[in-house]
Amino acid sequence: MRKASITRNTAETQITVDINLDGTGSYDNQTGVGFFDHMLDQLSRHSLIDMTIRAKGDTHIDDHHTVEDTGIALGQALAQAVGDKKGIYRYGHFALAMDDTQISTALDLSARPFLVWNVEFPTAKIGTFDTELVREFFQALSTHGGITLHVDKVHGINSHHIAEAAFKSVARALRMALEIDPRMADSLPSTKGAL
Ligand SMILES: [Mn+2]
Repeated sequence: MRKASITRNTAETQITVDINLDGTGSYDNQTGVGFFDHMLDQLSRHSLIDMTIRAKGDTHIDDHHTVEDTGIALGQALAQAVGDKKGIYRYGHFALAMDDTQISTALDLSARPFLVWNVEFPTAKIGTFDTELVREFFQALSTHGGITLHVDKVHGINSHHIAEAAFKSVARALRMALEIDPRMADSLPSTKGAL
């Protein structure tokens, strides 16, 4: 089974992540940051990755460390769970519409972390949540998950929709990339012999 458990403890955050790539999109995410939990739930539901996340962070300062470090731990879990990548589609893309917003994602489970982030928010906050942290999360996920990740806002005027569409779009693209390609069987989707 393609599962992983990661525990990551620092002076700023204590985080555990349990995932199953071959899940049904069931989730139980509690980070102490309400809006972020809502986004992680979307990521699980739309990727079909089962996800249990617990984070205790220094949210008395702000949500930055908690969001970033959860991205790091989730990226590490993804990289571990996907293993040798035999048989996977590797690439994923999804243009996701949500009311006023469209977010387009293209990604490659390449082991070459690279984030292209063309997503601007019209407001600095969603409730108490800093919108700039959405990018911080995906930067950490890309770096530690070994993902070439391109996320573009095609259009959108509502910050909640923009953030949520980004998480859902990445989730759907991840689902596609992680899926087992029946024509690839036990081979690697690369001519290099390693990925
Ligand atoms: Mn919502």
